[in-house]
Parts: sequence; C-alpha cells; structure tokens
Amino acid sequence: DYIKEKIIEIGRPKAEMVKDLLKKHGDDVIQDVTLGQVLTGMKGMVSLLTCTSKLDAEEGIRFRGYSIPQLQELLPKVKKEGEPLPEGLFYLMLTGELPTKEDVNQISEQWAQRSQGIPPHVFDVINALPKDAHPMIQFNTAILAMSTESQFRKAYLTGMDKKDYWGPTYEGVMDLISRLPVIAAYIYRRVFHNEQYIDIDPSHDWAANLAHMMGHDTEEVHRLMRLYMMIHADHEGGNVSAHATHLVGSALSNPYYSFSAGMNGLAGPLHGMANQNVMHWIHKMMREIGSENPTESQIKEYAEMTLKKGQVIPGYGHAVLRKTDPRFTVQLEFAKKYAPNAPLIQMVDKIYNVVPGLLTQTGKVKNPWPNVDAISGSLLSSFGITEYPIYTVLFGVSRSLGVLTQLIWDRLYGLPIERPKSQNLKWFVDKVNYQ
Ligand code: FCX
Repeated sequence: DYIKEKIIEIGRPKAEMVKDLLKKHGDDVIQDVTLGQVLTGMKGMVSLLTCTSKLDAEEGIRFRGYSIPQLQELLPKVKKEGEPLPEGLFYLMLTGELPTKEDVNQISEQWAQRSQGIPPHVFDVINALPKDAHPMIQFNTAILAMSTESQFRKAYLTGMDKKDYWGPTYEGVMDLISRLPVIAAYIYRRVFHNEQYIDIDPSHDWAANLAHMMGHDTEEVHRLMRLYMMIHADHEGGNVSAHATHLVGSALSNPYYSFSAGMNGLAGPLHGMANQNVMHWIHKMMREIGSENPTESQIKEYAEMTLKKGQVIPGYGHAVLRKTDPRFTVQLEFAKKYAPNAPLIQMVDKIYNVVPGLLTQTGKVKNPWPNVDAISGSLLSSFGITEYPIYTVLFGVSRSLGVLTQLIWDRLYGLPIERPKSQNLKWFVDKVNYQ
C-alpha cells in the first residue's frame, strides 16, 4: 500500500520533531488561561495538537490550509462541473498533499473492497434493536459491534513497538471508514424502507455508493452526497466529536471504540443532532403558524417565542465561528444552482433574514449567524432524503474522515494519554480571592 509508505515517510520526521520540541521547549509558556475559559467550555484554550484542519473565527474551516471553495477547484472530481470526491479530502488530511485522480481512485477501490468485510453479527446487533430506536443509537451500537474486527487490539496484544502503533490504527481506520456507508444505508433502509436493502456497487465512489445503497441513485444526489461528505468531514480538533475521538484514542482504545465515543458526542442536540432539530423547529413553526409559507414577520415572532421559552434556535450560533459558516454558504449556493425553487430552501433563506438580528438583540449570543446545520437538512430533504432522523448519521459518516485521520496522526506523533487537571469550586474561589 503506497499510501502507507507515504505516511511513514512524512510521519517519522514529524514524530521526531514533536519529541525534540518537547525536549527543548517543554517548559516554555505558550498561553495564559483565564477562569472564564475554564468555566465556559475551555474556549480558545490551546490544548490539542491537530494537523487535519484549522478553524478561523472569521473565515471558517481550512483543511490543511485550503478553504472549501479552493478545494472545490483543486480536488479531483468525477466530472469537471461536479463536486470533489471526499476520498481526495481524506488523502489531503492524511498526507498534507493534494491528491492526483489516481490516488483518489485507489482509495475509492480500496474502500469498496474493504467494505465487504463487515461480520454478520453486526447486522444481528442492529436487528436486535427496536426499529424506532434513534438511528444514532443503531449507528453507534454497530460501530462498537464492529470492534471485534480491530486489528489494533490484536497487534497490541502480540506486543509491538510503540512507534508502529499507527500501522494497525491505519488498517482499522481504513476498514471502519469503508464500512460506515454500508452501516448507515442499512439502518436507513431498515427503518424507513421496509428492510429493502441494496447492495454496494463497487464501481461507485464512496459517497455515491452511500446514496446508491440508500436508494437515491441519481447523479444529482451523488453530487449532493459528495458535497455533504466533504463539508462535514472535520472542524479542527476541539469540537465534541473530534475531541472525544482523540481523548478516548489517547488511552490506546482501538479506532472503533474511539470513533464510537466521538459519535456519542455528535448525537447531542448542541452538536450534530442540531441538523435534525432544525427540521423539527421548522415543521413545528409551520404547524403552529398554520402555513407552509410563513412570512418573515411570522417567523420572527415564532423565533422570539423560542427564545422567550429559554430554548436555543437550532442551526444558529457557534462556539468558535463569528461569521456565517462557509459550510452554510456552500450549501446555499448548491441549492440555488440545482434546486432554486425548493420551498424548504426558501424557508432557510427567510429564517436567515430574521434570526441573526434577533440573536444579536439578546446581547449574549456570541455568534448570531447560521452554522452548517441551518441548511443541511432542508437541502437533503429537497433532494428526496426526507427522513430527518438519518441526518446526524450522515454527518457521522462524513466526520469519520477527519477524526480518524487525526487518530492515525496521534499514533504517529506518539501522543500520550490525556489527563488534564481538575479542581473543586473552593480552589477556583481561593485562586481569584473571590469575595
Ligand atoms: N439560540 C439561542 N440562544 C443561543 C444560541 C441560539 N442559537 N446560541 C447561543 N445561545 C446562547 C447560549 O445558550 C448562551 O446562553 P446562556 O448564557 O443563557 O447560557 C449564550 O447564548 C452564550 O453562548 P455562546 O457563547 O454564544 O455559545 P456557546 O459557545 O456556549 O454554544 C452552540 C455554541 C453552537 C452550542 C450554541 O450557539 C447553540 O446552542 N446553537 C444551537 C444549536 C446548534 O445549532 N448546534 C450546532 C453547532 C455546530 F454547527 C455543530 O456542531 O454541528
């Protein structure tokens, strides 16, 4: 596998640098920490080493230095006018280099092949759950059940050199990423399409295959799925799904355990589940207003009520971003190009016109602008994927690309077990001489 050879070539000198940096500068102070930071979710505290992507508050996400619009130009595509293949983004995050079309094809083929290896008990475990168990419960349970296949665990037990841990981690990551679309589509067909399953088509790329196995086998949904899989792939190291995957991985838990932890975090309403909740919010609003086409002033009134009840408006706000999320913008552009008259997209537009002003008026919301989840559900729905509970699962399939790439790098860097310090309330009170 030439990709593995490439990783080792790039990774070994980087791992040496990390060691040397620690030896020469381990005691250097890099940042002061405020009490406020500790008590507001460690925002802005630099405490993680992440190479796959970096989030700028004003500009949004960059993957290895490249913005989403740049990658739409630079990454290999099936057709010139289409969306990049997520395989290319994976290669970029893994190696730091832009892939050729051949690199991308190689990964597509490898993933199609590896996807065949899911053991039958994984499907039995899914089938043992009630059909109305949320798809994220089914997804996370299946991920854990797949850990019986962990090559890392087997390699660890045979007693290998720490420097080589990244190798079986890489194998587990490649297996896991390849199999997630099969699992996601299986859950989708089980819950929403009467258990009418569709086999993988090895001639398709990874994202198109997901659409195909879900039963949405059109060129436009393939294109949409490639876009969706690319923009949700990574958002720096500190977001809940990335951080949880990294933290659990630091105990040398295998990639399945680690990713499952990340996915349990993604299932929270403040993180990935927001994409489903946005749809609930929109539909509840339409029901309560009694119109499928409410005016902006009716939307404003409804949003004000949400705030008055002490609830959040899903799809708006962000822990780091302070501008409209470029992942929102790129989806809106896609929608305006391919589905300009879709009622849900027009609804998203109307909400966008009123909610930021309202959130600003509260005086406390640090970012009043829409995030990725404000539109992704309306977009999927406009292209026929109308079953909202699957949306966070699709987010999860995509998120595997970034967080699992970083897990390989965690092992390459030889990062140790994570163990920050905690203190009780008295310690903080004494520390700042609180009166
Ligand atoms: N609606 C109403 N109130 C909001 C709000 C929103 N969309 N966003 C933030 N606030 C409130 C907070 O609840 C907090 O109130 P409090 O002081 O009374 O507790 C105050 O504003 C300050 O919060 P802030 O610092 O701006 O935001 P946080 O970093 O604490 O939280 C999230 C960030 C994203 C969790 C928050 O904006 C939110 O709850 N948004 C709605 C849910 C959502 O869309 N999540 C998806 C985010 C992301 F894109 C993803 O992970 O997928």
